Amino acid sequence: MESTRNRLIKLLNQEDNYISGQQLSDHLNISRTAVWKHMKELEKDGYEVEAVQRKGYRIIASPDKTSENTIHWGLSTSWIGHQLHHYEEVDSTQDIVHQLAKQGKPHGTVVVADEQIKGKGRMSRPWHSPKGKGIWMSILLRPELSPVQAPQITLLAATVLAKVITSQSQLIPFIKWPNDILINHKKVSGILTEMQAEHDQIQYVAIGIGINLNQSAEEIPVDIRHKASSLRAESKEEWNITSTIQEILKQFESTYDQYAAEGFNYVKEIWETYGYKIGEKVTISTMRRTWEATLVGIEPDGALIARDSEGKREKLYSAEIQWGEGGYDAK
Ligand code: BT5
Repeated sequence: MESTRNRLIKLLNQEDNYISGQQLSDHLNISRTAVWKHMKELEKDGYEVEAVQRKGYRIIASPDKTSENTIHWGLSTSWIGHQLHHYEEVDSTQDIVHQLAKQGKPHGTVVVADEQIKGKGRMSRPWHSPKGKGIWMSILLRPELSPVQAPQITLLAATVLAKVITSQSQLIPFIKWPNDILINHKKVSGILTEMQAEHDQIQYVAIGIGINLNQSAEEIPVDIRHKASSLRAESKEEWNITSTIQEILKQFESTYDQYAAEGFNYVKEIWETYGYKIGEKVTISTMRRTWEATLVGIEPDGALIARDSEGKREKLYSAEIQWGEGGYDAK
């Protein structure tokens, strides 16, 4: 059920139309005093509401700060982000989403923070998440999948981010297996998937998405500056956090629904068109050997397929890849 606040925002945001206090009260089925109180709250969130005598009210400026309301406003999704929790500061949005999952929150619940103090990557590596400079977000999913299929969701999330970057800019994103987003060979985004499963069924999946939006090159920590960047540093344009979150949620929902209807092949095809060095030669080191390979694509279990010089295909689950001259690791 949509909140009164959201319905109020939608009513106040109808192009050039003004709406009177009485009409608002009728539509929302609340008193005029209650309408007025909600409007004061909107102003606190950074909305500017214009009041014109005998015409009524309308929104003339939306806030540039991110909040539950500003994300909800204009978000036309059917299941993702309806339950949305925004925090100014958290240790990690992943921790929060795990708590919410254990409280029984539904599929599609989203947690967003302006800043993470202990943002984490895979294998407990730190993830730099400075205040107001990027998207630090976790999505709770309750897919009807077996645990071995969980990597498909991570690969799906990477295709969503690549699609959003492509649709919002001239940038050309690549997905470095399994799920880093690179632009000009530098990482702008990472995905962390954590899962709770019992027997043969996933209980829930927590997808953590970190995207560097507006850091200047100097704001990227020195130790990773050679291999990390932000969308602003690459596109020379400022990115709006709220509208980018909305785009990701919309694109996530439609991609997920399509994947649920068509199966993994749908994700695989998109992933491979964005796949970093797919069809190109790299050097692979596994426990057993180091060899030259051409990367071919991905498998339903998340593995990377590589072909050696004799045409023999091998599935890789974790491997050290040297991406070659000018590549990610040559920076
Ligand atoms: C990842 O791990 O790339 C997954 C990052 C997921 C972050 C999101 S933010 C919302 C949610 N809440 C969390 O606490 N986490 C998720 P991995 O592939 O292990 O990469 C980590 C490595 O990337 C680090 O060891 C650094 O080298 C580098 N790194 C750290 N911060 C970075 C940043 N902001 N941009 C680019 N690279 C970074």
